[in-house]
Amino acid sequence: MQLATLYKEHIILLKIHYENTLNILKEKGLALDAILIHSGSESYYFADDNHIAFRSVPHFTHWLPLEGPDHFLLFQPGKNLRLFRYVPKDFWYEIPKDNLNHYLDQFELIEVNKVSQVQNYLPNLSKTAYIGNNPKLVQEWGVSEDLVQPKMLMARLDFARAKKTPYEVACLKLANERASHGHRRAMEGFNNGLSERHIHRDYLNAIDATEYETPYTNIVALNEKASVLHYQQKRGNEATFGNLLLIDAGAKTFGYCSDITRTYLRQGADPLFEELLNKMEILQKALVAKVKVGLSYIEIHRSTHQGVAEILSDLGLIKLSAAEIFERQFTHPFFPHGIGHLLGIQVHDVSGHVADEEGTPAPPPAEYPFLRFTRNIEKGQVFTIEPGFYFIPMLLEPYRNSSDQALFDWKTIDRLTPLGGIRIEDNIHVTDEGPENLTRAVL
Ligand SMILES: [Mn+2]
Repeated sequence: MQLATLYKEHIILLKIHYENTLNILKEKGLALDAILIHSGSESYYFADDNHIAFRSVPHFTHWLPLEGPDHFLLFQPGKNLRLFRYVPKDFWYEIPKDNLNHYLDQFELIEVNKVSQVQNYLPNLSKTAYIGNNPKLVQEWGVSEDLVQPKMLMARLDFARAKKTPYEVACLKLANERASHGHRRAMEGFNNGLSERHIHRDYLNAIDATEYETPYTNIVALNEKASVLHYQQKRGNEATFGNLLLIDAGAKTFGYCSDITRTYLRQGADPLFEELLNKMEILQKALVAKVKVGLSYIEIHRSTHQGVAEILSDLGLIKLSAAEIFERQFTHPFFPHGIGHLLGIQVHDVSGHVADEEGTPAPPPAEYPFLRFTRNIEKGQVFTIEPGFYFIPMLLEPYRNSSDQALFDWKTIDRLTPLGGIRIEDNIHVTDEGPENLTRAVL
């Protein structure tokens, strides 16, 4: 189906969701007659007139991918959606012309040159909730303080965002396709022995984006830097020749993010590491295949630890059975992060740690503190599956100095440590028929 058609359907679904939410809130004693959503105000670096790269408020992007500060959307049940598009008369900057006609025709469009003009078109705001980053501005217009991001409203809107409409899934597919061009180029660059910096720039070129347009800062790690989970530097030509590349990089399309990681090993670098990489590839695919409506995502995370335990045992890195390695949590230093997270307008999308639309907390189990998503798997969710296996000296150190030290093959571990680690990450859409892998469809 065409994106424009899917978008129209998305708007209908979103309107129904907002209306239902207002009805429920009314029953619960919070009567609202409108919601004012702000794309956001710009913010500045401390003591500086340079502004911080702008990102729209995600609740605004949920309605439409119009970029830039100080646009407003007014939702009133049963009425047309009103979009206040901020088009300042400003000779310092160019006002970008968006090619968004098929989006904009869903709205009653009002263009303003000054933010303060929006107020002239607004109804009485005493029962209007505000979503945005500049409450002071709208309180001057009459929004009451307790209706700024009311918790009851936000919990319901955020909880629902885990489940994507067909339009959102289509955008996430496009974001995966866009990133796939960068990943292919990165692999070529690695094969040609390029530096982290060079691979990073080639990636941006291949997806045709600037730094500001990517969903998060690319992780481009050669060799031992692959074991730094959020490695942000990019080494230039002084970097040693790469025997391994870990690249964690995505792309954005119409405000929706992809988040993809691939690990490549130079042929002949180390036969045991090659075996490890193959086993992780098999494990990652097996974990994706487990995705099923009704299963708890925590179970996928637990299965990952069982899989990593098997690998540690098979390769003889720990001289115990897989069951014992799992039981004694010896997998934890090798796989210290969560198996994944919700994905959407935000790369770590909201509401991974809540049990219901009321916002009841659902924190991760004590043994898995970094797991970002604890809910049951439901149709329409999109999340990542990203198992990892790393040699992180800081995390291994306590075991090296413990009474269990003789269980580990330190000689081999030390040999593999300069290759850093492995992460393989795909974006998964849950359907009634099982997992739809949005990443492997294009990469
Ligand atoms: Mn991720």
